[in-house]
Amino acid sequence: GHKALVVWFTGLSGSGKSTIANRVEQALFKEGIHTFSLDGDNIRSGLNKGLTFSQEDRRENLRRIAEVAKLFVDSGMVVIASFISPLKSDRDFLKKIIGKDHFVEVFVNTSLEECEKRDVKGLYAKARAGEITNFTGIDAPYEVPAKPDIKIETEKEELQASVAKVLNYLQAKLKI
Ligand code: GGZ
Repeated sequence: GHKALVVWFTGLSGSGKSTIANRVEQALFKEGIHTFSLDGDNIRSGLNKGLTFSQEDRRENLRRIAEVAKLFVDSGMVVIASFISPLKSDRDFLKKIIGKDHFVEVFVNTSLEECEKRDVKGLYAKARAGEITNFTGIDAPYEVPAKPDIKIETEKEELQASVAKVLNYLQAKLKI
């Protein structure tokens, strides 16, 4: 069997975390690896319903996700998690909960400028207009990871290349 672990994608809203995560999951599925994805869509609408984007609530959001991810890891799954996770202290905390040997940090390094240009959901425009506050990159911080396990450059590489970077790293780690 393979090693259970959490592949944690961090980056700005609209950086491409989910897109890359979904492609990685598809590829792992083809290899017969059991995966489970956690992201804003299935967590903030359910388990973490009611949590805001204040620093405290983000921390609680991420803490609960890490605890859930740990349960999945205990059950032998590869967990793919995509959350902004903007603060270094929170990411360190996640790593501690999950266990460093089971935690792979993937930094999706898309610039604020590019994310704002894409503005797929129109959230950056709303944040600029003051209709949304505490928006990461606008009026809330994003601390760039200093030593991620994998760094993805969506403005310089094709999606396929980004996905391959993650898969190559996991191949060694999962022994597939
Ligand atoms: C950041 C926000 C905010 C604010 C709503 N700040 O691009 P999306 O829409 O689909 O992904 C973003 C998502 C971020 O939730 P996370 O749970 O990943 O954040 S954190 O790790 O910081 O807890 C965005 C949407 O929620 N969204 N308001 N103010 N993103």
